[in-house]
Amino acid sequence: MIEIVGREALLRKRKRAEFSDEEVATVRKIITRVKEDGDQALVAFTKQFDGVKLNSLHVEEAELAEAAQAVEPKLMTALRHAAERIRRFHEKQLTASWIMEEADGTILGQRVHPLERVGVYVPGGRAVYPSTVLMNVIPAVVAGVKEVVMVTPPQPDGSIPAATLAAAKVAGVNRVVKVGGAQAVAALAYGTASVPKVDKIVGPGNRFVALAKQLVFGEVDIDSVAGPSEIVVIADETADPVFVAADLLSQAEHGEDSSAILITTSDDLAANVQTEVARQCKQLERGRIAQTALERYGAITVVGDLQEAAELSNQLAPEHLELMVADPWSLLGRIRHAGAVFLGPYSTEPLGDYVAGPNHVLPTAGTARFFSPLGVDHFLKKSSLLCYGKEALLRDGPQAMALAEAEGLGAHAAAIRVRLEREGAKGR
Ligand code: HSO
Ligand code: ZN
Repeated sequence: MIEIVGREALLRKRKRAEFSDEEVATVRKIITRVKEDGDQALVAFTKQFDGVKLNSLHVEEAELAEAAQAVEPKLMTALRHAAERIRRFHEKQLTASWIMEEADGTILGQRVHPLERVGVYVPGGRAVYPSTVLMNVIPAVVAGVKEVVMVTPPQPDGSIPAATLAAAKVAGVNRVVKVGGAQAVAALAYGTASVPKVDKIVGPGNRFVALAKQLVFGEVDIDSVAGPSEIVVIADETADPVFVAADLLSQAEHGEDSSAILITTSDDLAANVQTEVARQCKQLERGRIAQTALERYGAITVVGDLQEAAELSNQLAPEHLELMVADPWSLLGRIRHAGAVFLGPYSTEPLGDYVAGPNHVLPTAGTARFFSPLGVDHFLKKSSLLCYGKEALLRDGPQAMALAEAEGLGAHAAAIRVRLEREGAKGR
């Protein structure tokens, strides 16, 4: 079910569907309705799309507390353990404001501020991942965001899954609103009576959610739109085929559009992983999904050496990259484009999905060439600081005037001239 293919065939396995004009028109209409009718539109769309007639869009504080009681203690412990490690990792990402003073007393600097209010989209239905709640919310909390608003579609009975609410509580969400889809994104972007307008929207969602986020960009900031999960494993003859197969399957089970690729220097390993994937896949509850994903977007390819493997991987710029080779640290030097790199036989990808601490919201579809993992930075913004004294004005003013004159901007030049003249007059 996972084919052994050449390099060219492997590169052809990459595709991504674009949004159609119809989809864009539909989502635009939803956004406009929410902008005009506010909560009333949210209630109507929730009835239409989620089949629920809601009296209140809010999840009350008591419902949040109850959820923590309702989930299994084992899950609560795991959520808290994961949250603690995610928090510790992200605290290392905090950047401080700084100022510098030049010899003449000029003060320049950069002030760092958290965004004030952030919206986190949490999908409903089959893809309810409490871990994703932690990964999206904790960096915002660490950054110092004052209010984190979570939106998520209600289930047919009007409730939100207890595990989602428990994760929200552990992560530090301030309010939860029962609304999903493009309408939820529109509400966060423009604000309604129940949903406060936010400064940034993050979190994964279906095509409509992703499209809505792109359409409201500019009104608010958004995170980079996450595509289907991907894994590339680079392995040599020392790798254990059981481990390699298990890790490929771990990402393939996410969805039928997930991608899992093995690049290896060993023909034997390629053959063994192929057999092992087929064997393990049969035992998986989500084996069907994994099988389809592997048939569509999975591949094994054999290369001449590890340098070639690294080059091919850089070309793919995968979301997750595992290095299962004798000396992963020396191979790391050749890796330039990957969302997250996992070194050695024990660093299996799911550890990164849940508990290691680094974020599992990572660039997909080759965007690791220019995007970074979700982090504290995404919830901070900067402003510059400038404070000139007289002496520095006398030095820099004429230079600035020369540039202003070259640009034909007389008022710019004049703003400096009036000050220089005042100083000249005093000097006389
Ligand atoms: N591997 C996914 C994240 C995730 N896995 C959530 C399990 N739950 C990101 O690509
Ligand atoms: Zn995963």
